[in-house]
Amino acid sequence: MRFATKAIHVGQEPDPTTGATIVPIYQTSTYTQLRVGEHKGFDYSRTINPTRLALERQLASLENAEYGTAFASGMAATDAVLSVLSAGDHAVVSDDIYGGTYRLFSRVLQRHGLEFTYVDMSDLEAVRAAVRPATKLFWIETPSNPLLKLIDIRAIAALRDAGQIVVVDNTFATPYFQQPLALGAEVVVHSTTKYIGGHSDVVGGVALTSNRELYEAIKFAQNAMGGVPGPQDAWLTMRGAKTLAVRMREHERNARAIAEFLESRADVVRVHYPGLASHPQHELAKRQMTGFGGMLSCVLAGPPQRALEFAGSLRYFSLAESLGGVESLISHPARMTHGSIPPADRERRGINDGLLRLSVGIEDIDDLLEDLRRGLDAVPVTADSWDSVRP
Ligand code: P1T
Repeated sequence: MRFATKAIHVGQEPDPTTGATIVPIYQTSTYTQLRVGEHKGFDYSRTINPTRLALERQLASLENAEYGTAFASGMAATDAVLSVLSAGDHAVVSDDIYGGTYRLFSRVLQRHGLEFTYVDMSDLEAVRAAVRPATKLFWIETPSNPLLKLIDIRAIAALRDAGQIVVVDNTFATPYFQQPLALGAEVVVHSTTKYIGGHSDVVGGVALTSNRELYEAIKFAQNAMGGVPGPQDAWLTMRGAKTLAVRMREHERNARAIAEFLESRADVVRVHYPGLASHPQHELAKRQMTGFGGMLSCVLAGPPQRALEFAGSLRYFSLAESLGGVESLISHPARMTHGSIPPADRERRGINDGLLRLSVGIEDIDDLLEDLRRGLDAVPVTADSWDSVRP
């Protein structure tokens, strides 16, 4: 079965009790047992719920994974995956990651005895140098949030030892454009809040693997820690995921056109989009991904204030956190999604105050281009401010 068919059929057989074509929202916390311990495989909804199970099967099939475990948010999924480590264990983490992931690692899990080293994982020597005897996990976000940097998943998988696992946050690429398990990763994590849900109406997360032992550990965490999605949210996510293939094709088509438009403007200093020939890892993107996705970031010429004014002036790009919905969004990472990273660290990683991130939606491309053109023209770069932000 192929991708678009799996999205619509796997986990979504007609309901066994009623024949309902669409998986019902099993809005129940518990299940009546015939006798103690004698039931139909369902006992309590933190542990198992038929709607959530359907979502887990659907998403596992899309990543070509054996097992899926759904969570109440991307962060809950990340936390559950990290729970396979113990105090004293060490993880090597890519240096450009979602600010909330950095916050969880540096302000919660580090207090619990885990250790993290952040490195530019496009530099394999730096990755090797960061490995210690206690290293158990590599955490990769590719393309990264917000700079769209790429990491060679196959190369990282090739340099790790037995007993070390590679985890890929595949939120930006989605399984439609990138299949990390086939490239050697053990676990894939998603914030399903983004492209998988696809409509900015539900928060969720998922962890996917074909490794039975890891699945059991993550499943144990799901039940023991309890960060599960309710059946209504699982259902919304499943409905969104049915159209992932068609949406991703449109997101990408629009993002490419916008990246090219922004690159052509003299008043835009830099555009980060893996689909541009100017992207330093464009060749890796072509090898590792089957498409370049719908996310891009850019730095406008002029002072940061120009970027802020531009971001607030657009008609179709809502100034908002999050990404991956059908509607276009724009954000200012330094003050919004990555505000939890200390300013010095942010600057070192290239997240400067002039950086804007665009989640390109699937509106008509001409409307989006007109909006951006109008917005840029409305904040012309003055001669004295032109050189003030040349990163
Ligand atoms: O928001 P939540 O569903 O908990 O997912 C966290 C998360 C994990 N991984 C990546 C790559 C993410 O981008 C996110 C969430 N990101 C945003 C809210 C954002 O605007 O970047």
